[in-house]
Amino acid sequence: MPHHSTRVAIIGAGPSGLLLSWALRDAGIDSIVVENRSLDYVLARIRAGVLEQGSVETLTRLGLGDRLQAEGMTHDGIYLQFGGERHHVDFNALIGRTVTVYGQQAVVTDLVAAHNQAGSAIFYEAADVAVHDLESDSPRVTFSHDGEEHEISADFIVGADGFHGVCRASIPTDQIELHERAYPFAWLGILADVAPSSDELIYALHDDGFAMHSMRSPQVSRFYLQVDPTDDIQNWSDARIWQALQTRLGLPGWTLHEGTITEKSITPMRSFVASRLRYRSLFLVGDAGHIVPPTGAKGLNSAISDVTQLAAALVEHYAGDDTKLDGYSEEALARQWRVQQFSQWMTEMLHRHPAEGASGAEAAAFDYRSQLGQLDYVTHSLHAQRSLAEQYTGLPL
Ligand code: RFL
Ligand code: PHB
Repeated sequence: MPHHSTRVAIIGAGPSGLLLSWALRDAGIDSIVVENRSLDYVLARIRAGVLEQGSVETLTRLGLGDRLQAEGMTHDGIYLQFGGERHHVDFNALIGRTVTVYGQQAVVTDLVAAHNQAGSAIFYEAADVAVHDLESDSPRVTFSHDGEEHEISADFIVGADGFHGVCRASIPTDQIELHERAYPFAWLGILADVAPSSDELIYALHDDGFAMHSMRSPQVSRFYLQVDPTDDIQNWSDARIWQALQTRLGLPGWTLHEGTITEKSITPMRSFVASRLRYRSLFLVGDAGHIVPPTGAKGLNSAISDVTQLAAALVEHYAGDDTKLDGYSEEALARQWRVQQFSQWMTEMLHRHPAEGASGAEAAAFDYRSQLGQLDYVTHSLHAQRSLAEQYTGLPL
């Protein structure tokens, strides 16, 4: 059985795992990454699109900024659309901060290229990944790869294995609480080969539900539509998708350009926070520890923030100071709950709440009027706009 020894064993080669391994390498700390999917699969996942200014700074500081600077699209703000009107919220004018539109796929591609060049130890297509001896100072990871059983001994294990991973599930159930909230809607997302029809992102609340116009490059647009979580992507022909986008995003005098749809899928929305991000020798980062609905664009940014904090704490640990490592879980969770609140607020404000139960239709109609009132306030009060700007562009670490 091949046996490996490292400082930090990282489970998952999504953005969290790849970035942590890269940040540790930058500080001279050895790590091994174990991923159960193939490299092609990891590179093909589309997902997030918006980077906070702090995330851009982190990636740049770690030498991952070249393509990001060249191809990332700096946006001063966003548009909020409702009641047949589109309003610009100008973060840059309000608080002097911006966001950068640069796909998660591009971030992961850059990380994979950097690791390839550095010759990092990353096992893709690892099967039966399991973690052991978490209560000890030398935890282990086992997995099989190319028909061989492998074992890694490490000082720490980091669960960067997303919501469905094995790490969080390995914490004894009486040692962790899970706080969770599902939403009665989902996002149908598409990627289309067409130049964006807007200079910045449009978040729209329409009678028919939420719609969003985002982008990936000057040639590629990304769109989302609120759908029922039980809906099937087979029910959505390309023509039906464009029709819904035209209806929900349309405004007189503005043209939504259509193009070839190259990807479409439906994603459920949930809010989720684990009560701890550390159990003895195991740490959780990113989606393994928390999930937000995508409306506030916070998932990837939270992952980058966790990783930045944990990497700094591990560097201090190896320099003989455990203060940051001991404070990691509490500090990251405090930040995460603020992010949760913002994401929930954006989500509930911008989606049609379906009628549920006996007085459901009345409550849903009330909610809708109230949401329009909230949007009216947000787009007309400078205080509310500043608050949105501060939260969307990234709360201080
Ligand atoms: P990931 O990306 O899920 O990666 C986890 C990795 O772990 C692997 N894995 C395992 N490996 C080994 N053994 C096991 N047993 C394993 N189980 C799982 C998986 O294969 C995978 O490679 O988590 P990570 O790295 O923490 O990254 C989190 C982000 O991916 C996520 O938060 C964002 O995509 C969320 N998100 C957004 N975040 C933003 O900041 N801005 C956005 O604009 C934004 N938009 C979005 C989003 C997520 C979306 N979806 C599809 C969920 C839009 C959408 C539609
Ligand atoms: C995206 O471009 O995928 C995107 C942008 C903003 C969000 C969510 C997703 O809030």
